[in-house]
Amino acid sequence: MIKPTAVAQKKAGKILDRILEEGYLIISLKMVHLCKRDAEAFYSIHKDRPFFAELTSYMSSGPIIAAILQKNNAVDDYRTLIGSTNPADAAEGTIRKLYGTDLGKNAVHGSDSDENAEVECSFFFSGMEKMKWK
Ligand code: IDP
Ligand code: MG
Repeated sequence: MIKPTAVAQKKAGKILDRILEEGYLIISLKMVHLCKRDAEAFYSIHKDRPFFAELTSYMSSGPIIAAILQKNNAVDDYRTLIGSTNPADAAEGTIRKLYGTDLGKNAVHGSDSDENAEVECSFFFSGMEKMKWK
C-alpha cells in the first residue's frame, strides 16, 4: 500500500516507478479510500497495540493505493527496499527514507510474510484480480 500522505503529496508515481525498477511485476493495482472499519479490519493484527486508533484513523484519512507485487523473494526484498518502520531510522535510498515523514506517515505498507501477503492481497483484490499471481 502507498499510504495517504504519499498519495496526497503525489509521490505514488515515483514510488511505483522505483518498485518497477527494482524488478517487481505489478499484478493488480487500485486506489481506494478506506473507511475506519476497513482500516481496522486490515490492521486487526495490531488491534491491541497502543497506536491502533491513530494508525487506523490515519489510514482512513485519505485515498491509498493497494498493489499486488510479484518477484522472487518478494516479501524480504520489499522490506529491504522500503526500509525501517520509522523513516528516521531507514537506510539512505529506501522508499521510507525518501518519502516518509514520521513513524505513522511512513509512505508505504509492506506485508511481513508470505502468509500475511496472501491475506492482505485477498483483502483488496478478488480471485480474478489475483489470477496471474499464483
Ligand atoms: P511495518 O509497517 O514496518 O510492518 P508495523 O510494526 O507492522 O510496521 O506497524 C504498522 C504501522 O503502524 C507502521 O507502518 C507505522 O506506520 C505504524 N506504527 C508502528 N508503530 C507505531 C507507533 O509506535 N506509533 C504510531 N504508529 C506506529
Ligand atoms: Mg507490519
